[in-house]
Amino acid sequence: MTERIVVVAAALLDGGRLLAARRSAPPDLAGRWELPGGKAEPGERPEDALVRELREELGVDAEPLAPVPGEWPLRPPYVLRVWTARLRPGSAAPEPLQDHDALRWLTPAQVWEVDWLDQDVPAVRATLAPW
Ligand code: DCM
Repeated sequence: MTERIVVVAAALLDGGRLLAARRSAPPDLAGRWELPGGKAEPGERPEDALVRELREELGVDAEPLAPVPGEWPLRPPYVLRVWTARLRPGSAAPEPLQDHDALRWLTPAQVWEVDWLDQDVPAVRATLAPW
């Protein structure tokens, strides 16, 4: 099978800050920081997967804004794609409900203070390029 499965992650932006989430599992990823998201289900549009994953993992009502150009390889068959997103008016603030044990809103000056997953580093860089 050469089918790709998209893992979609959010560059969730609020007041010029970017949300980073620290993984609590699995053990080899725990303690590292990521753009929150997850796997798209078969037939599910990446934007819809993003909204669903952010609701499940963070308890927020998010609005996808635009795809960040690029696609980054994960362990095959997975590939990482990123959408910018924002909280819809009235959304709860994000909380680490599932898969994460800490969250940080990072200003542009703070973006490289966290230990991003290796595979998220180029995605974060691409997100920041126009920022
Ligand atoms: N993943 C990643 N970077 C992200 C989000 C997810 O490398 N920003 C990886 C971790 C998992 C897989 O994608 O191996 C699926 O993520 P999840 O377990 O959150 O569904």
